[in-house]
Amino acid sequence: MSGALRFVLGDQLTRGLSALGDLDPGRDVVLMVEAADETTYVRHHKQKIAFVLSAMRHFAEALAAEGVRVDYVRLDDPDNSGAFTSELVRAVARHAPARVVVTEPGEWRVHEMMLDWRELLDCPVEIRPDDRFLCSRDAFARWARGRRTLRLEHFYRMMRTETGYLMDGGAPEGGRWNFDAENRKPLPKGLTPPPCPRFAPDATTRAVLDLVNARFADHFGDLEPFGWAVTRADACAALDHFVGACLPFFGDYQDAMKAGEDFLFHAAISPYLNGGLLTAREVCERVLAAYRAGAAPLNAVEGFIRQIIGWREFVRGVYWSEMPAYAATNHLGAGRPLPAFYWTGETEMRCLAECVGATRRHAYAHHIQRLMVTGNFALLTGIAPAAIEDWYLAVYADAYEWVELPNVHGMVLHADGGRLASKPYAASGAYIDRMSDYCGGCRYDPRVKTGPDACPFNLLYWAFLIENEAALAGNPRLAITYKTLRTMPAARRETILRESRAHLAALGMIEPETGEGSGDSAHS
Ligand code: FAD
Ligand code: DLZ
Ligand code: SF4
Repeated sequence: MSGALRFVLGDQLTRGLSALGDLDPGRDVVLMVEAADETTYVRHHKQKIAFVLSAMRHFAEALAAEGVRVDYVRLDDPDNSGAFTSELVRAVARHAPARVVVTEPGEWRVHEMMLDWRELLDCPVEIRPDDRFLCSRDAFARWARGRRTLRLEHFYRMMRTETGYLMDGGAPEGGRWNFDAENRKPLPKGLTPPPCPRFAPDATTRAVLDLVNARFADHFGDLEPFGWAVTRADACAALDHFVGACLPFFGDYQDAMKAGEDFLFHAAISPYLNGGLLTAREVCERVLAAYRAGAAPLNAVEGFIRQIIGWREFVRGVYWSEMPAYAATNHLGAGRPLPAFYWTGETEMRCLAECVGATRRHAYAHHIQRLMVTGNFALLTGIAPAAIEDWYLAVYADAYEWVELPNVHGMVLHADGGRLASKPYAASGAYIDRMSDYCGGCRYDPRVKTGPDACPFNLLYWAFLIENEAALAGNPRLAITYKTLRTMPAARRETILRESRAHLAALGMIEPETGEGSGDSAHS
């Protein structure tokens, strides 16, 4: 064949993908591969596998309907070797293309594979930038060069200026860059969020659900009900729903949590953005149009735009400019194992049971659940970075390493020593109590600091600060906290450490006899 073989990965399902830019339907072939390795390099949530495979099949159907030749290798194809590289080698042998064209991937390990393809294949391999992001990897590297720390706020202002989003000439719309102070409200009684749109599986999705049920029954999470959009049209409908029904409330209740309300006013579009069914640009344009039409207030629109052109682009830039060394850092020397309740949801700590429950039901939890509940617990208890990172990568339908790793390693665990965030987001039970209704139905009491009824987050919070004093006390943003700690009587410190260790021992994270376990050398 004289044309190009264009290899499209499962999170590249965008018609405007750079690898498809100059597609010639008369000469080229698009290759798509359902790869067993990709479904198990971490043991993904069943809904995540179903989402990716079904979205891939729908994308291939749409290309074929356009007249494009698609070579689609299914998971249950008996010749499927299960890996990207060997499937590409087989496809090159089948088609003998003049060249292979790909778009750079979202994960370092796949990037390494792509570099090998250049050596391995008998034809040229062209790796194109992923221009679905608003800030290219090169532009981010230029911005980051020479900076000792990377801070979202500085990056975000640069992005606002570059895109012109929410700008009034050279100044930010409304006179401020950030309306966060207005965006920290708990959900008031009587305000019920609209149901999150769910899409009934069609025949293609049903076949995938049967496949996932047969092959991945022992993976974490409920497979059904499955309601994720798997086509661009349905993803657009989900975006429409968000803009119409949720966006006006998004800012106010961005940090709220409520038992039984798994989505609140969040967009629940991250699997679509990261998989390619929606692009960041179109999402921003849609939200800005609603603002211009007076359909959403500035605090909501700014808060949302910051997530997309700020956080999302920022963590991607950090990932590509800091990898591979980034993943190996462990500033706080954390090394404890992941407690079993992250998989079972069985714990008397209601906040954690609620967040793991939502994760199991939907392969989704909203930001503050990930950050301040499951993340906060991992930080406070010193879970080994790799153990908790694998968990986040496996359980969320939107999880790819470029976005998961900086959020977990940097924002949650402070394992990068503050390269990404100025301080760890450590919090006691008071924060969770203020922002949620979880504590009301909990066996523990967030107002109690020590003793059998004490909220474990209270004990663990102070124990974390005590145990990590050498690494954190010099942080100016923790100066007041450490001042308080220094006034704490020695006997109280002892009680906190003893009771927090008893809690860790009960969870199997340290050994009860000595108070410290074999996998625990670094954290005390
Ligand atoms: P909304 O709250 O409605 O926000 C809108 C969009 O903004 C999201 O869809 C997302 O694309 C973007 N966004 C918001 N916050 C972030 C952020 N911190 N980083 C990157 N993008 C952001 N997001 C992922 O897409 N994949 C992950 O694997 C992932 N892992 C996370 C792990 C931890 C520990 C934390 C604290 C956050 C993580 N996030 C991740 C960010 C965020 O929690 C999710 O993007 C968000 O919950 C997705 O739900 P939503 O679409 O309803 O988001
Ligand atoms: C996540 C995922 C899964 C579960 N399965 C596949 C697959 O079978 N084929 C595929 O092309 N991609 C899959 N993906 C997404 C890839 O893991 C993703 O493209 C890489 O991690 C790079 O971001
Ligand atoms: Fe969570 Fe503590 Fe509240 Fe219980 S009391 S729900 S453990 S914060």
